Amino acid sequence: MPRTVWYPGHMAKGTRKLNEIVSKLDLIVEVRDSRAPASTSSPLIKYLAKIKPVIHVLSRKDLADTQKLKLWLDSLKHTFAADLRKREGLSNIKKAVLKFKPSHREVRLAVVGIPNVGKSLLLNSLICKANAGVGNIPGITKSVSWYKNEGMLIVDSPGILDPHAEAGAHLILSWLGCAKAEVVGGYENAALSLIKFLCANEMQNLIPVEIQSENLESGTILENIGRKYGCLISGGRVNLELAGQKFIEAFSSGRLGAVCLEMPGEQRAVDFDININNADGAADFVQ
Ligand SMILES: Nc1nc2c(ncn2[C@@H]2O[C@H](COP(=O)(O)OP(=O)(O)OP(=O)(O)O)[C@@H](O)[C@H]2O)c(=O)[nH]1
Ligand SMILES: [Mg+2]
Repeated sequence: MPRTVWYPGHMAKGTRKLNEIVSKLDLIVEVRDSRAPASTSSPLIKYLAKIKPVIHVLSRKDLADTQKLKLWLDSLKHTFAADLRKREGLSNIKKAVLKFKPSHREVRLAVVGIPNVGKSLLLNSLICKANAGVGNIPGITKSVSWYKNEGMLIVDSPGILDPHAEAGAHLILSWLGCAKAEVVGGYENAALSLIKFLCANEMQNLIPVEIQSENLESGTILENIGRKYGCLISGGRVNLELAGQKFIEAFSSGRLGAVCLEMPGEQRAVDFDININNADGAADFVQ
């Protein structure tokens, strides 16, 4: 599979800036998505963990399968699950962070992670201010900035992806809203691969149309989803890109149900071999 990943300039700059300030920090807080704690880990974390203590926050626990998430929490150290929108799980995170506070000054930390996992929302919640920009599109935060309050000096950083990752690894991120769909060739491609994954992993209940036969093609399932969501064009045909977009948006926002896409220690159970060569936005991509 070709290597074609979304890696705009602000990610390279963010990585460089983090590297410059890391020696000044007391700890790193890494945010991942509870629905895929392995695939949403930061590409920087192995390096950062060698030089600083790390606390992991699994955001969006409200959208995750509770039993599977518990298995993850049992298998990971220094890890907290949180619903950052409702501030659930926050007091334990705050306590864990403040353990690193030296007596003579505030504790210094950086919040890191891939795009759109909730880094800025976590920062705002920790310092009880809404200073850092939050939004549900990957790439909201574009620079490394410091924020101070509540005995903490916190660095917000842009979401950073691995420029050397296989593009297939970004499919799972596109399903969760952590990578733009154009990275994987558009919403139709993202949706088709998600349908295949859900069918192969006995999660058909998250597909919003009935699947009458096991052998039903993912393309036909997407067409049926498009009809259900009213994505029709002339001649009664379905706009598959729009159908894919609506399906991915419903899935990633949790409207189709709670989910955990991977288990601790598990190999991926899906064949990611789809055509992603038509990714747009060439200036933002490295190959
Ligand atoms: N339901 C739910 N939504 C969350 C949670 N945490 C974050 N979000 C939402 O996820 C979206 C992204 O949040 P941000 O804080 O902007 O994420 P970020 O990691 O800073 O994103 P970038 O700066 O683009 O890398 C926002 O719409 C948040 O409201 C959570 O625990 N539960
Ligand atoms: Mg942000």
